[in-house]
Amino acid sequence: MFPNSPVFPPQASTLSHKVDALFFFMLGGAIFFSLLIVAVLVFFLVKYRRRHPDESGRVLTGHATLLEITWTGIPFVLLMVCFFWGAHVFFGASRPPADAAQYYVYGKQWMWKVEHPDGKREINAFHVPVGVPIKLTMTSEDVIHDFAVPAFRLKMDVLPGRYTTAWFKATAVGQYHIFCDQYCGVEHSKMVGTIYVMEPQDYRAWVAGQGAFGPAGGTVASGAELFVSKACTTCHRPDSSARAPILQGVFGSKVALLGGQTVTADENYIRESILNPQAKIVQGYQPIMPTFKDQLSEEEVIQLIKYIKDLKPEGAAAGSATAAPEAPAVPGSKS
Ligand code: HEC
Ligand SMILES: [Cu+2]
Repeated sequence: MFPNSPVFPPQASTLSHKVDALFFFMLGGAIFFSLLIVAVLVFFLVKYRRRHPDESGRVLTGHATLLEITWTGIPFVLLMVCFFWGAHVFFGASRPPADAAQYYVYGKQWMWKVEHPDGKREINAFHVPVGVPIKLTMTSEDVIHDFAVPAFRLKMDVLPGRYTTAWFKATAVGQYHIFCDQYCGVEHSKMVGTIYVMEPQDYRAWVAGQGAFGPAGGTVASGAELFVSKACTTCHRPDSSARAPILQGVFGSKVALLGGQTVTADENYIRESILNPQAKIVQGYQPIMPTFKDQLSEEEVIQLIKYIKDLKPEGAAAGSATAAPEAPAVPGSKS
């Protein structure tokens, strides 16, 4: 809209125009009414100025109801337009399309770490293909941060201890700023990075050219490795639900809990099941799972979640896992 403007960031995602249209509607409305009020004020100031020292004001009569309805009705309609328009933009911004590619973002004093779907990692740099919806699942390794890309009109808090999500679809090849939008300590202002939006074939070439891990990556054990090395396998087995629930197909399913509630097994639930297993006990099981709180980094927890996400139910079609499971059969504990 304003190319190279120092005050207005470029529009580089499908959300940019929608946010800007609403922003300019509200800004325009505010300017219009500010000017109108000042103009009428000055006009009346002059028109009804006191001409004689003994002149006094007149009480307004008649049309009072009509006047009240008008100056209540017009702002009401305008604010409702802002509300529904804003809600529409907000829902569009907060609901990633089903086919979005899954990326992970970690905030840490004072850097941004990114993990690509194939496991490639980078720091303070984020390469993405243009025209592809990208879903971010984000968490912090310390304090509250906020992942912000002004050119995409994207901004989402990144919190320790849980996952927040955001998504975007870049529309213009180029380089754009990443900022931390939440004051997070002395080097907050250096918590910046660059998003590189590339043509899909350039992105594929970049991915292929980086080796198994990005230049600034470092390695993290895969979920499958952790599942064995942290001894999850001693209880969670694909063939027996005797000691612990079968995790094949659990992701996205409805889990019946002790006490009668059900929860949908999303990322936050799996995370809590690993770090704070006592918080929600699966119906039909004993609370014997130890906590892995101080034994796993945030990145390792994500690796385990990714691994559990990919565990498909044995034999059964993947979709059938969403049926609410009955209390799992526990040999010996049920007659
Ligand atoms: C000592 C046995 C034991 C070990 C070791 C163990 N778990 Fe568990 N796990 C359980 C039991 C029992 C439950 C069900 C009761 C509950 O919710 O705590 C469970 C529940 C879960 C659930 C929720 C499953 C559902 O159906 O909702 C997940 C996810 C999970 N464990 C992951 C893991 C991971 C990952 C590891 C390794 C880092 C692990 N567990 C290690 C015994 C264990
Ligand atoms: Cu920060």
